[in-house]
Amino acid sequence: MTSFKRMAVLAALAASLMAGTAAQAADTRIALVVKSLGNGFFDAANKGAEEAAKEIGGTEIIYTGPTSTTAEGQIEVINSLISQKVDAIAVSANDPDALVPALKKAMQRGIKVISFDSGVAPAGRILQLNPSSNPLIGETCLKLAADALPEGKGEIAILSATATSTNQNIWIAEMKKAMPKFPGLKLVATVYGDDLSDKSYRETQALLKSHPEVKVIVAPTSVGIVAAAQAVKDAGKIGEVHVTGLGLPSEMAGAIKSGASKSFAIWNPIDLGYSAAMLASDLVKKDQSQVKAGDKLAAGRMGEITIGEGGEAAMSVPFTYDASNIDQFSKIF
Ligand code: RAM
Repeated sequence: MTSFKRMAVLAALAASLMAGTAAQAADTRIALVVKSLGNGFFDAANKGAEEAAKEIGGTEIIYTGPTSTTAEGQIEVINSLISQKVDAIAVSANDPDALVPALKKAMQRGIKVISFDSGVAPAGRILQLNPSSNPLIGETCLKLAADALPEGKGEIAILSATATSTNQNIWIAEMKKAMPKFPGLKLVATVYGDDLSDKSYRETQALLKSHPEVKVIVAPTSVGIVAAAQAVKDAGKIGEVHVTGLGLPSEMAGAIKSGASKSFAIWNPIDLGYSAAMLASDLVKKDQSQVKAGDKLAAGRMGEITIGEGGEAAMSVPFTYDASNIDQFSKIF
């Protein structure tokens, strides 16, 4: 080996050793606890959280959650994170109340707890990061339903996630409040697919049978919307029944191409995960265990996030996807 080559080998060795040390020496560990693993929406949020960790430095993201969307599964995960003595937990909850005792215990031990996406009741977290304004999300879902119908008239049904999911329940309540703005729409049923593809598919099939007049299925869940579009396609009802709601462009491209869905909406899940990790890190840095309306927290490239009433903050507006932009965005999330 020439001395030059030997030096290059040594340098590479030193770099890899240093990288190993840096990974071990993460002085802040932030757990991202999601509704369930295997959900593309949360994988995208984790991508954002990882990006944040890299920017912050010395920070590790522990991406975790139960295998199915239950509060019990999340409680087990939280208890294990308490014994691991993580610095912060950012959770998207399967139930607003069931997680509170476990999260209170975490906070009593100094762990900074926030919820994002699907919130926890105020007693169980320092703050809740909403992806957008809840009334706006509800109204957007109805507008998409009306847009799918000639003259905005017809029966609609909702295919949700779990019956206890904080975010979907708030959005459904907001849709109901916004119904008077869409007098042509008639909501005839709400069913739950639990953010499981097979259950969402079967619930859609049952819905198509029990409510043959339904013209739009609104699924405010990225798992449900894909399954509903598949069920409509398999039932040979493309053009007769439209699927809309909240979904990922990468997962909905097929449904847009087949015509099962004309359009749907979502915010940027990468930005959401990025901001959740940034907020959690800021609370750890400041050793801050409470927030009040008007407080500002640092969120890296997203700027400062201002806390509103009830310790809640909201990010940007949902964006609509259709045949004109689906290919462009399906490459991103
Ligand atoms: C599913 C989850 C998540 C929700 C998205 C739109 O992935 O239910 O909580 O925000 O859909």
